[in-house]
Amino acid sequence: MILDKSLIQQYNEQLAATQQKKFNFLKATLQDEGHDVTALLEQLAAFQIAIPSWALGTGGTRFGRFSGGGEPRSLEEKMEDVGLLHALNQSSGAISLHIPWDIPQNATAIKQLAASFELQFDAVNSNTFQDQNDQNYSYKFGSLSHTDKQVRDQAIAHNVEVIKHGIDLGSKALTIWLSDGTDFPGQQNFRRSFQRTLDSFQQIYDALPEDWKVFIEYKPYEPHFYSTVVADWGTSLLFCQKLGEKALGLVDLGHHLPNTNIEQIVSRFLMEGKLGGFHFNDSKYGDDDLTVGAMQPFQLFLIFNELVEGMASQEVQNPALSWMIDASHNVKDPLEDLLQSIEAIKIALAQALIVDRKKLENAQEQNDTTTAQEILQHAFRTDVRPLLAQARLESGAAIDPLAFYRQNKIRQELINQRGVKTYSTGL
Ligand code: LRH
Ligand code: MN
Repeated sequence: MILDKSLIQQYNEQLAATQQKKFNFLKATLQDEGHDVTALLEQLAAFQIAIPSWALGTGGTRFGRFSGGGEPRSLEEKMEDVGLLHALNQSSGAISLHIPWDIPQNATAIKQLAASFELQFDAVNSNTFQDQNDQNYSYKFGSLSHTDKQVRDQAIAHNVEVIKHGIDLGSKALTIWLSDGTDFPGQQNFRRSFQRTLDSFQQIYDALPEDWKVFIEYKPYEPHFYSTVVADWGTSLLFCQKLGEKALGLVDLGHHLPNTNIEQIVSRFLMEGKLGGFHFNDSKYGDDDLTVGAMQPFQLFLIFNELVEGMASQEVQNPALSWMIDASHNVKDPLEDLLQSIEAIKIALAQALIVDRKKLENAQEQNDTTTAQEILQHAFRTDVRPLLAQARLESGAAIDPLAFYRQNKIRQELINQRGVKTYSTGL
């Protein structure tokens, strides 16, 4: 569905007066605190988040999947939906493809379609956690870590093929989430598994173009329930350091055991210049892939606080980061969920940008814990939403994308165009 941008303008005119009042109040407050509001608006407008091609349909679990209707039936329709999100918030200017779920049949045509929606291609994702029909060897007992060289070679060849698709589309990074692991003690030897995996990663690394990156995504469990080869940030960092400068860690927020201090992990990766990017989502128990900021918004703020602090310091030499969402929508409209997730990410970024860093550093150096806490809480408790709305208004997006989406019954329009019983590739 191609959105007529004049509709957004008309919609914004209805909200302009209220927005102006709210923004002027926040602007005055932030200026009194010494912040450069114009610079903040520029930083927020420039911050683009990649949408996962596998999360534009309804997700499910092994216990069931309840389609919501009007789901994209092809890569082209997925591009349309990301284009729609981007028109609404001017913050979703990229898509991250998953191969083979979204193989571009005609890369040139897909690139032109992306350009027509002002979309870039972020990292491409390989998939050796499922067997494809035309596959010679099964990944039941692993892929890049498999004991059988023929299986490893098949998985390596798949990753090299994914790089080729990425090159055709103008992507500059490959994300490898390796599901390889075991379900029972004794099933595999940890050291030999690691060594085989390193050898496989090395061959994929050697196939990377000069200006590419490979993101090593870690996850403690699922689909395996005793051990996972790339289970934690330490293992991901170890592989990245052994492979070379093109290899960076990818932090999926849902891939941490309960109560893990993720913001400290982020600061460690940054310190080593080995942070590649994020898969944003939220969770209460496991890899729940829920709406970003829905469960732990303070943790998200603390993660951005580390990012803003780290990226601003001379000591940290970390490449530009890939900001991607990785979520699954079991009960909500995927596009509404993604609009909420993008808003939550940008709220956390804006709050981190208004932390008084000088005062915080002084309080930390003086071990004035209470003041340090108050400085962070003040930023976290500041309602920055008028700032995000202003950034959208100034970039031609909707002041309130979700309200616009609802008011214009866009899901119903998609159902009218695509039907109720439509299926979108992905999880
Ligand atoms: C694994 C993961 C990975 C993707 C998959 C869709 O849990 O986070 O990033 O390949 O979800
Ligand atoms: Mn992920």
